[in-house]
Amino acid sequence: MEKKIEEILASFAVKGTPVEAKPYGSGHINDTYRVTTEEPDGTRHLYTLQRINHAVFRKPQQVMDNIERTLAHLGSKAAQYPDVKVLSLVHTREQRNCMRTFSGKWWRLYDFIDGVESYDNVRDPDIAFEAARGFAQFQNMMADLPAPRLYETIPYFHHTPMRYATLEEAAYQDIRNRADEVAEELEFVRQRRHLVAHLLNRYLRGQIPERITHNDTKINNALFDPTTKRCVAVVDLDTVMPGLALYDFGDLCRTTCSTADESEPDPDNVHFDISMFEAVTAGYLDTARFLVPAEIQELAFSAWLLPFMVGIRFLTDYLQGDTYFKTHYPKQNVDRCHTQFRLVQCMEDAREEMQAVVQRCARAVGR
Ligand code: ADP
Ligand code: GN1
Ligand code: MG
Repeated sequence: MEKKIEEILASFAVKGTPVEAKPYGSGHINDTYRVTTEEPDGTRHLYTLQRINHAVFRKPQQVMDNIERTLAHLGSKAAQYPDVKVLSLVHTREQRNCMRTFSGKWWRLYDFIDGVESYDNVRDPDIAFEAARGFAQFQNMMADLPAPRLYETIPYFHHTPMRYATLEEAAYQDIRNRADEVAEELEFVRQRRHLVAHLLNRYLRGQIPERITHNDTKINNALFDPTTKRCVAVVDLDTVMPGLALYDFGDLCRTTCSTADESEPDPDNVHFDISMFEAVTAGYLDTARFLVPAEIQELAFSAWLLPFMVGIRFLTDYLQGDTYFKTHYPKQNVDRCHTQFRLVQCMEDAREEMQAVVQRCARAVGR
């Protein structure tokens, strides 16, 4: 095991001695390791060790304070939700919820949730239904979190007009001389700029309420029981903060309704699977009984908005030199941008069918 990891683990109150630490998962932001420890009698324990990316989360202590409040609140409802596995933080030997190294890196430790599965890409409508149910249940459970308001761990995270402005600024600055190369992609965004403030305007007019939302509902942040195929846990809680329920719904559609991986190099392989959209919508409406009519009205729009916004973010990162999202090859952010924009186009072609799906699913639950 790396000496550095061993030293970090020494700060946490783990059971036994660390024997292995393996990089884990396919998240784009934090560094995640699955850690195994062993007690003298041979009993083994599993943990999830994470370095919090402090270039993305500028105030890691606020992230951890939000997470601690979130977990305590979810934990207080355990009896009501016996199927839900709530993440459990392992504190440091000094009773803190994370630690900072001398070099300024932030680390935290969770119990590893074992015997579950996560998927980067799904094609099974039952899984899509379950994921939507799981994230809706998360929103439901968080709805009565006592004051104060959670910290905004990334300010303006889903503020589409700000994302658009940042893209234009990145294209203007063009520090890596890449703007000419992505001229078509920039044009794609500009043609749709009149839509960037739509949800935000409805929120500002008081038509759509603020809620406590997850804000990163990509499908691999849900964990499933491999036998029952139920969604048993929701992870990646760094962005749990005030937001719109529609952003969570849209982000889940973005990652479940595409027929290809987020980094698929050939956009022709990216299609929008309307049966998956139907499954996500049915699962979400089945559990998110708190939604007001305006939110239901905008479900299809939010499914379009999130791939558009995330595509903008991948494009911006490419222009800025690939510093935000982890990349594994030179133009991965361009490939990612293409999959998102291709999905946007497919959804534009399927707009009326999507609205019909929402109406059908809403009627099925008496809305
Ligand atoms: P990132 O912010 O980089 O996406 P995540 O917190 O999502 O990091 O962790 C990466 C992946 O590791 C997740 O998608 C999930 O599959 C897995 N994971 C995270 N925490 C746990 C845990 N406590 N138990 C089991 N798997 C986990
Ligand atoms: C990041 O951390 P991860 O991989 O679950 C990002 C999301 C993007 C997503 C795109 C904090 O999610 O906002 O939608 O990549 N998380 C953050 O795949 O920026
Ligand atoms: Mg994640």
